[in-house]
Amino acid sequence: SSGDSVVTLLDYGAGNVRSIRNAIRFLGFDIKDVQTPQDIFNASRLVFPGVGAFAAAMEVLSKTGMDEALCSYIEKDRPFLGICLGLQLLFESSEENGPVKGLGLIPGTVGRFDSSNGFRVPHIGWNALQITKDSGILDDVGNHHVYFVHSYRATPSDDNNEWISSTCDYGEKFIASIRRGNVHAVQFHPEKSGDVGLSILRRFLNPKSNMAKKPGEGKASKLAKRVIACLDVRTNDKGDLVVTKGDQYDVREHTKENEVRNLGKPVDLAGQYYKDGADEVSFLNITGFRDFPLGDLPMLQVLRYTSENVFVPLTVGGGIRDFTDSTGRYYSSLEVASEYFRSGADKISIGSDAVYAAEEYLRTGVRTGKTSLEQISRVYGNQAVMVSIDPRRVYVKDPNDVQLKTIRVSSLGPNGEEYAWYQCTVNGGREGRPIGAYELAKAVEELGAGEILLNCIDCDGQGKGFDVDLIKLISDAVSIPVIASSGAGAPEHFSEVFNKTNASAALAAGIFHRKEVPIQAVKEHLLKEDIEVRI
Ligand code: 1PR
Repeated sequence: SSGDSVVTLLDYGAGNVRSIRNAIRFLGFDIKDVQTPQDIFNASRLVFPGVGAFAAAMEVLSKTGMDEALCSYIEKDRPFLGICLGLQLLFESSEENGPVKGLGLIPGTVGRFDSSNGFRVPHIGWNALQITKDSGILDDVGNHHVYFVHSYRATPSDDNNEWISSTCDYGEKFIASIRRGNVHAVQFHPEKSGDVGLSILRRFLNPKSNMAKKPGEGKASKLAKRVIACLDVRTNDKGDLVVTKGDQYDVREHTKENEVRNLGKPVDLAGQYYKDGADEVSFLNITGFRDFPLGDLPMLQVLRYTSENVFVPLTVGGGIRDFTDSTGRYYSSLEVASEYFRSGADKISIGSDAVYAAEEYLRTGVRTGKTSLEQISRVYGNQAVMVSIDPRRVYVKDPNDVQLKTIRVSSLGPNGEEYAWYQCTVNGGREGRPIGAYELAKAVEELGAGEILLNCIDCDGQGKGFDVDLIKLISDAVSIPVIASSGAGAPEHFSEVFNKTNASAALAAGIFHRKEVPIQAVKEHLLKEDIEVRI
């Protein structure tokens, strides 16, 4: 019957559920949205992708009567799949801005990861599952990596043990999935876990496809280092949106025409990198600082099309700030970010505006709560907010010459300088600011950034390797994940940055665009060097 192809989705409007919609449609199913509690009772299978904060979600659920409908649906053992917060809400309570009461179906409290044991919070990235019982939908997923992004987690106990179908290790053992009868919930994101994740969804949506597969033998055992493909996007002089790539941020060809370098089409390249095994894809709208991004509909279109076929996390950056357009209409940075999320982004990245926010915070010592960084992370969670830093190396003879944090450099400056600091820039590297990357990183962590994308203008496009001095400095200074960027020219550069720094991920652009090194070759090299990656 036609009902067999319909999936009921509980979206209470708190954030981005476009990814799960895309994945369900990709698998050939139609979606019916829950409008009333009755729609829950009528569902033949219900997907509940919780997003946003625990308390806000519970508030909406109880105001609409969905809480009771959900409890009774689950108690009747009807087909259910909760994702991320959709798992956490099943527990008794959460410490997230709480304690806050949950649906109380599973014994236990959801608490925050402890970052004091050296594990970075949020837990972002591809981690391994330890399957503890027949889960029905996880079948052959043991020992594969799946994508997590969260700061809170439920932990196993004697009281909830019967529910647990898999756990994950991240400094401590936490609950990765539960199963009882037809009721499933996962802490990770199957809709962002590539083919492995799609197969989990497929088995839930179509239990007949469950042909008792034996668990595949994988090698996954812990959080993998991520390899990220980055697409710098802008409109060229003909008005087409293109992927470009600069040398030290200069994206023009040095010919008579001085045109913008064109390395391909954004949607096509993103799709290609997904197939090639990229763990994440980033789009940077590099002229967003001067062209208002909501006026830039092609970029939103790029996100919409890309997210239909790319099932790993997508980040978008460029132009996220408050803005007044030529008609005098005011847009808050939160509206800009919301539009990006609605169009398919899983994370947004803030560059220039985060520099101003950090400067202000360091000057006043006050967190106003009004900066784009604070507002967006409050609404969408800090795991959804990345800060992109565009620093330039400044050599000094004597560290006492500047008030900012300096480091001893591993190769001397042009005049024999032994020290350097890293000056933050805004507007695509065009303007230097009186703040260093070190000071910025620490400030934005306090303001709510969940991750740092660490570029380096000196190394960008040079293919000579990452700036290990800089990346070590920053990844040791903060406890949120740091993405190393700029300068990758060979697979060895990736192992170098992972061996010598605490970076969680490494990003490259030019070598992938010019097809000099395939993503797979980078991963094979890392594996050979005993660095865990997702295959
Ligand atoms: O300031 O919030 O509007 O954000 C603007 C964003 O655009 C920032 O994230 C900034 O890094 C980026 N951006 C601005 N101008 C440029 C440019 O190149 N002219 N690109 C630019 C930044 C740097 C990296 C690059 C790596 C790897 N691109 O993302 O992809 O350096 O390159 P490689 O592997 O080829 O060395 P806002």
